[in-house]
Amino acid sequence: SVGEAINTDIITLTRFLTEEQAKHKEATGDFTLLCHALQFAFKSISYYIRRATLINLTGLAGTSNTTGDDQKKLDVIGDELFISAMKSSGRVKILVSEEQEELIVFDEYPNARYAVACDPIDGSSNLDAGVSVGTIFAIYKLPEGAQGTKEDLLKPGSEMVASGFTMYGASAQLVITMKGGTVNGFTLDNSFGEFILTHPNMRVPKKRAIYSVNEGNSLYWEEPVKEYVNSLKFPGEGGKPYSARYIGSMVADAYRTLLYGGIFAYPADKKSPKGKLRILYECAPMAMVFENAGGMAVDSHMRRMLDVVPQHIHDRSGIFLGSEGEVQRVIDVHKKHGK
Ligand code: P6P
Repeated sequence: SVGEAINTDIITLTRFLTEEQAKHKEATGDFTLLCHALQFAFKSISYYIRRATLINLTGLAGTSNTTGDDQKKLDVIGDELFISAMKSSGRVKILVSEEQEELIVFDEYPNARYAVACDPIDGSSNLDAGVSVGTIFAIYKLPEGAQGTKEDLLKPGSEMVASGFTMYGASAQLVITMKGGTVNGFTLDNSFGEFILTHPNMRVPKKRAIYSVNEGNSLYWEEPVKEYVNSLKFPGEGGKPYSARYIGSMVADAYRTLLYGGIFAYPADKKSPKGKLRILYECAPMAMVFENAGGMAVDSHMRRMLDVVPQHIHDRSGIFLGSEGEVQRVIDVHKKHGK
């Protein structure tokens, strides 16, 4: 019958959030409204990225951000869109963006209870090449009576109430998880302008022979990292080498690792002693997604990533992220080296 032909059990992000809120009797609806502002930002950024090549938004904006990277026009637009979406939600008190050196404080909303950290367009150096980029976000709830200072964000990632990312690939893929919850993937249906639940309860495979690291940094790697990567490439008698997959856009590499399994690594090394990726809006949010999907994430000292506390809002860290069995191999090699 027609009913069977048409899948009417379509769960939109809006419905999902409403059902999630209903599970928490004490919920005020503030978090739900914050998430609606987030999805608005993702839809808008997705729109501009798809139009970028058409209306020539690619290329340099002629300005540079705090880290000195050449800012692409889309970086600027993505950042402005995200900031205005968070501000107009009326639920965000403070915001950290990779594109902004200083903490952003929304004084207009003294009762706002949330702090957000984000990388509006992560991987933007790949934009002109049409490589998938993404927005990564982390959400903390302000403690009672907190005024909203950067100290409210200099916390272990384990205190996040939610985190996730949106990858702008063939379609916009949103992956979101709440503290202690499951990981759910949504696909933006452009005809309805709705995020549809396409990957409920995502689980990262326990093992997978795929490694994702920039081997161009091998010269700078510490010994344990060199030994670990070589053990994947030269497995010895009868062993089968791992496949190498590296896109150079964290959201794309992380999404593949979440779906297929394997390991993504950006180790701290002699060139970047503190690592390259940022704790607040790259490492910690990704770590919560992977832990909630049954995976693991550690830093270059083999500490649980979600226990690491940044000293400054743009602090960096080394990271090993992915299947439990693959991250455990990294830990075992480091243990052998007394690390
Ligand atoms: P590299 C992109 O610039 C980024 O911040 C992440 O998205 C990505 O994983 C990493 O840097 C790539 O760095 O040094 O391999 O180009």
